[in-house]
Order: sequence, then C-alpha cells, then structure tokens
Amino acid sequence: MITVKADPYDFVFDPSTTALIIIDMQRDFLEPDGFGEMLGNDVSQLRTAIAPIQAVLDTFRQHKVTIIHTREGHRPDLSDLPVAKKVRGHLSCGIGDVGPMGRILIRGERGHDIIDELCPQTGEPIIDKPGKGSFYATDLQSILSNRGIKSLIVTGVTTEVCVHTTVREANDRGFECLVLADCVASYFPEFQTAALKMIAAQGGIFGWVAPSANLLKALQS
Ligand code: C5J
Repeated sequence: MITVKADPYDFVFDPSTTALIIIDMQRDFLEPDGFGEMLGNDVSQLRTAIAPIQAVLDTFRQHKVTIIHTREGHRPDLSDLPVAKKVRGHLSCGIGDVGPMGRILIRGERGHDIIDELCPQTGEPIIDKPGKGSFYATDLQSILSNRGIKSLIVTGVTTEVCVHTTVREANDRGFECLVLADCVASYFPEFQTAALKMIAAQGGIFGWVAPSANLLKALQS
C-alpha cells in the first residue's frame, strides 16, 4: 500500500486497484484557437497542469498502473448533443460549428483530440463522454469494475466543471478519489481554489487533495 500526505488526511491506495484518470486535456480547451479561448478564456491558466500531469503519467506508466483518458465531445451528427447544451450561451460559433481546429468538440476533429504532450498510448482506454461527468453515458464504470479498480488519482480540466462532476460521480459510486492540486486547472483562479477546498472539506466529503509531489515522493519510497 502507498500512503500519500493529503488533505484532509493521508490517502492510502494499492496501485494494483488504482487508476490514473486524465480528464479532457483536449486542444479545444487548452490551445489558442480552441473552443475555450473562443469563449473568452485565458488558456494559459490551464496549461500549467500539463507538465505536472506528464510527470505523473510517466511514473504511472513505469509502474504499470491503469491509465484512462477522457474527452468531452459529440457525434458528428450531433445526435448525442442535448439542445440545451447546443444553445447555451447564445454563441455565434459553438459546439458542432466549424472553428480553426475543425468542428468544435466533435469526435474525430483535431480540436477534440488530446494535446500532443499527453498523447494516450496503446492499451490506455479513452472515454468519449458527451457530458461533464466521465461516468454519464459512458462505459467507464464497467471498465473500472472489470479491472477491479477502487481508487482514482484524478487530473485534468477544468477543476470546477468536468473534474468536479467526475469526482462527485465517482464518490457516489464508492471510488476513493485523490485529486492532484497542480494537475488540475481552471480558467478562473478563484474557482480553482474553491473547488479544491470543496473536495477535501468536511472530512473529505468528495475525496482527498494533494500536490503531485506528495504522490511522487510516496511512490519513490
Ligand atoms: C468544460 C470541461 N469546462 N472539461 N469542460 O466545459 O471542464
């Protein structure tokens, strides 16, 4: 068992029943010209998470821990895109429309795919999800249960949206979640701080929070 110094108290996990989940590290959210920037966001706020995630990903690959990637997006025919999501924000260019990196948040398009720095390797499942949570309308739960996974190390973007929704869904399903504070990011610094506090508050109401350095140190020792 590995013990990580975390908030609100030590997070203990067995690597053989743990998965690293990397949420929505897609060009549409992280790169200039992507959907995130088109919405008026400063993508540099999200890019701070790339290097820390790379370090954790490399270590987990070396230790042969299960690694799962997710992408938010929709079918090209938009049949899985709720009208409410399509019209939200009254955008002149929104989901399904053509942007600089292809159709926005559409599977198969360049913008929808994961950034080069965190490119999935063969054998690492990619979960394509139509919503904010990684469990809703996906086979994530089945993949985790088939592999006997009990704990999740959570990384990705954005902290208060898809990371939070996934952690809440996972917590309700009985998974223990450690969120790595420097491996998740928000376009809004105040949301980043509040979202992390919410997870660990009240005795770890949704899970645990720790810097990735604490996890890497625990794995080395
Ligand atoms: C958003 C996400 N923010 N991956 N998606 O729309 O958090």
